[in-house]
Amino acid sequence: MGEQKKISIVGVPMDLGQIRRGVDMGPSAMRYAGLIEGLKNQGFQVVDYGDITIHRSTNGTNQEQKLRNLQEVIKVSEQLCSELDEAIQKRGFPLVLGGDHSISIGSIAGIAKHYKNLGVIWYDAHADLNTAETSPSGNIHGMPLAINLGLGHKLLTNIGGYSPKVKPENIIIIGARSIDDGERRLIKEKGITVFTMHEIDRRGMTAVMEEAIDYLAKRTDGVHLSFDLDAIDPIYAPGVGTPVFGGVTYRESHLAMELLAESELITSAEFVEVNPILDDKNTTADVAIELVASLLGKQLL
Ligand code: B3U
Ligand code: MN
Ligand code: MN
Repeated sequence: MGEQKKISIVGVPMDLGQIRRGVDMGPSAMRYAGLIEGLKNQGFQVVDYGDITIHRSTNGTNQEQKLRNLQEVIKVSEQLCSELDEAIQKRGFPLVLGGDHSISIGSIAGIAKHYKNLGVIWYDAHADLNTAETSPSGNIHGMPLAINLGLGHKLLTNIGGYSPKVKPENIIIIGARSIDDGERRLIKEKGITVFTMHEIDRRGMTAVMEEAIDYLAKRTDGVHLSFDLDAIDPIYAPGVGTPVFGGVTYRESHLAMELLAESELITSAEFVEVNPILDDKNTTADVAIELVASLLGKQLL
């Protein structure tokens, strides 16, 4: 972050990228947990743009199998894209609060146009590399990384009027342990770097993060962190729609954020999939805001 001191917060109460209710309350849960006050105490100037309005179809949600709620996701993505574009022009560090992970289509669309070579760290139990053809669910929150690569429905890949947003060699996925067949094929075909739980177990979080940081520092001019709370083991972060056991621990995640803070590599971030309805006493939002604090440089001493 260098000497940048202004943080621009945008909430996206989006739940239409999947089927479990409650993830639309994620931005409120993180604000309620004390996000803004905490960042102010850390010395930042915080500008909270509030939440984007989600337009729900009065005809009931479109349960079309392959791309659920496509039109609504497109609308929200375009709106988020322009809000972030503006926030960056005003020189704030964009911090986006989800909402399900489909919001990353709009956030990266707004951010990537400011960089020639944006890097992305995708911290997630899943790869989110499905398309309508490979998705087992039709849920768009399982597709945003593919869309950012320019793969998928044209109306989604063209959000912001350009495509692709990110090059496959500039993406690093961390924490994956639930990967669909089509995603596995795409990872191999495109040569995407994935540090699965196997690498984290085997080499340790420090080695994994150091390699990721080193690699991205050499080849990108900005790095967006897309943090899906389901990367963390559900023991520590139970309030997510698709929990997968055997995840990254609370401590490893803090360490990862601290190493990113030290590297000064991250130029924008989003924290997604916090679902207070499925949570235990807002624990997952509490964890999320602690991780934001670490990412933005909070230290123990
Ligand atoms: N890969 C599955 C499951 C999933 C993806 N992202 C989440 N769950 N959170 C899918 O539906 O695409
Ligand atoms: Mn995800
Ligand atoms: Mn996930």
